[in-house]
Amino acid sequence: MKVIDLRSDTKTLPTEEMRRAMYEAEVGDDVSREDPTVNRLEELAAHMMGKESALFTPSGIMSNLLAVLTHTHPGEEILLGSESHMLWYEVGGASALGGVVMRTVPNEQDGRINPYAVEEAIRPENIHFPPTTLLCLENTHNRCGGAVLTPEYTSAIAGLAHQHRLRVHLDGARIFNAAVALNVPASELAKPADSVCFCLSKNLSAPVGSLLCGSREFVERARKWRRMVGGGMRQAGVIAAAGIVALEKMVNRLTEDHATARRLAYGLANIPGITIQPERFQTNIVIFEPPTTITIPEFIQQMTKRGVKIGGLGGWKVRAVTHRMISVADIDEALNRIELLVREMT
Ligand code: TLP
Repeated sequence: MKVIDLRSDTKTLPTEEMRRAMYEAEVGDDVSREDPTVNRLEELAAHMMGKESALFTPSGIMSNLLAVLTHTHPGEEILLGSESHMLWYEVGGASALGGVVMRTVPNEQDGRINPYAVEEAIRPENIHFPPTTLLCLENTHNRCGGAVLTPEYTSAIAGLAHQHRLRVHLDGARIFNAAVALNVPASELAKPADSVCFCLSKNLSAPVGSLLCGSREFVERARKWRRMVGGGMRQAGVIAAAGIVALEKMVNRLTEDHATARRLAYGLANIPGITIQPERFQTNIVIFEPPTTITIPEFIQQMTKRGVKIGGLGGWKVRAVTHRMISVADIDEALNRIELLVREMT
């Protein structure tokens, strides 16, 4: 039985071309900036994000952490969406290592944060209050089902934050999914933010890595923080080489993952007992609710036994993510297996 792994696009394996590029990569010591392949990746990333400079980091989580460390000081407060990855899945690093208060503002189902909620959450000057200094956004929005933030929305909310002297960081782990879905350059989506990071190792299929982009001055300070947290890598060109292939070759094909996700979402909507709003899903993440006759851990376990791997989101929701290694036939097969289980359980 073929296993269909829909747990995450992080499960994608490097392509042949990436492996070849890794083998052939020209490398040096990146801590002293002598790795030509890392330098090339950083230049390419900065260019694609429309920023002056970029920093190669081992993971999306480290990029987000470095953004907080670089933009803020201990004792300050940062605003985050209530469903944000930085809040849910980054081990509380912003607080533990950055010493900042993480204050949440509600995420709408479409990944946005209401500007009035942001305005209300920004602290006025007062002896009792920690200063609010950073707003964090996420595009696409993971827990909101891969929801896309438009350039207009991003520009409006960032404008508001800037009026109040906050900086804006964009967790763009999947920013290229948003760019492809909206048919705009990623740089348009990143433009209103002071910093943006994106991942190479998810939908773009590289084995490792993320880039944190911003002004030259910001990136230089982030580079020092990266060193402090142990993220300075030596001959990192070996992995950066795969990242270059990811950026040059893997962006446009993301439309295929969006099509398979749509096929999955509408297929699930046809299975009686499953709750889903299929029209919500614009990129490669699909969220649905199995029938209440089965618990979520049981559902996931049963599906795994039947060769379809999916993940829980807490509460009654499960998540399926499409990616390069999932074909249309895999989606149809996954739908068959899900339908069979649901029929047995209801
Ligand atoms: N997300 C992973 C898990 O951590 C949940 C996934 O499978 O989706 N920002 C966003 C929006 C992300 O979705 C992720 C990874 C990250 C940051 C962190 O990236 P990594 O895992 O490379 O540090």
